[in-house]
Amino acid sequence: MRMVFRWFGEGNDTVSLGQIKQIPGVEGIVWALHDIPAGEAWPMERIREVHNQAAKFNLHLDVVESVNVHEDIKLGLSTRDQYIQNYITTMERLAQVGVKVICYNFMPVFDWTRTELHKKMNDGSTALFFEKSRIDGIDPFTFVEQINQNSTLTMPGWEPERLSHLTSLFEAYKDVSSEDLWGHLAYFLKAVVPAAERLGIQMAIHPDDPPWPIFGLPRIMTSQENLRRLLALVDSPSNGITLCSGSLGANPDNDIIAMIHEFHDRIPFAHIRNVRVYDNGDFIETSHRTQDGTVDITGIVKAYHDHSFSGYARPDHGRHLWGEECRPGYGLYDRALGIMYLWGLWDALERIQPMDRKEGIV
Ligand code: CS2
Ligand code: MN
Repeated sequence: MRMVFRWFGEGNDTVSLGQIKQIPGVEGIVWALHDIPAGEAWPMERIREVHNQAAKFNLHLDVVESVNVHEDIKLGLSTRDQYIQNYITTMERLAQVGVKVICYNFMPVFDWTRTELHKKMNDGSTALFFEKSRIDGIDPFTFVEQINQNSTLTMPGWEPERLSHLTSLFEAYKDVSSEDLWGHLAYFLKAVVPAAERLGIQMAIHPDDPPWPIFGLPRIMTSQENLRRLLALVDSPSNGITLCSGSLGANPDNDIIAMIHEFHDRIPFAHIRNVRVYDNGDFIETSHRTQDGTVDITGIVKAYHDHSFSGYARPDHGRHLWGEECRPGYGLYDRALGIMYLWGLWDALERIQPMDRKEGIV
């Protein structure tokens, strides 16, 4: 397990590279050029700039999250080819600084979705929260209306001035079924995976968060069965998964340990975090500790260890602790605590059964 830490870039993150460097066992950053719009090729000089910044701290750049997929590709429009070409150009440039894994997602319109970014927990910390009834069954136009009426509904990344754009996007997705979306994903992968193979890169799709359709938009990266279908779209080691236990874990039917056993050699990147799911379907992002949520983090780490997992891992999100002001879910403290928990589990497992002395899977 190779530990990495997400960093949003100089001037775009409250956490510094110097701080990241001091978290035990962190060897690289998970990065992106967040200001480059989806569909544009990333400029080489900007890529080099991040490379030089990280090199000063001896942190590598092996994992990028995300190179975002342009909406026209997800919609399957005829304009998609130019955006796919730009995607491949970005991949070629990333390979030049040694990038090995590209995490991306294929969620229409929205990335991760929460209804509250600072839900107060009993211990005084705050965390990302999803109130299911607030989102379920809302049609997209009522949803836009609700935001316009200035309700407390929060959509990360969708400021009011962008909402008109949102309305036209919903319009465009009206006739796109989940089967259509599968077709568009296959088209994208058939174009980029050969390039990834040539460049020594693994594409690693992030599951949908939450893992079910929202606002009438299709979502397909949601379950073990669908991840199996994804891998079969292009049967290549360069077509892989970012296995995010927090995203998939929001649906208690998802057996993440079973997914690790089935897909381990196609998981170049693990996001390991906990959530507590309530009976009504709401969920909150808790501490990483197994007892604190509904996801069996101990079992997950053991499953990775069983398979001598040598891919990259990050603690994904954390709570906001000790008054820290930070990007929602991306503070220093709780993610660092999470890493120490993951290392603790890993090291104990390694002491009990060292990877190099393993005979078969336990
Ligand atoms: C999120 C996402 O759950 C997560 O990891 O922070 O924003 C994630 O980075 C993207 O969906 C990956 O493309
Ligand atoms: Mn994740």
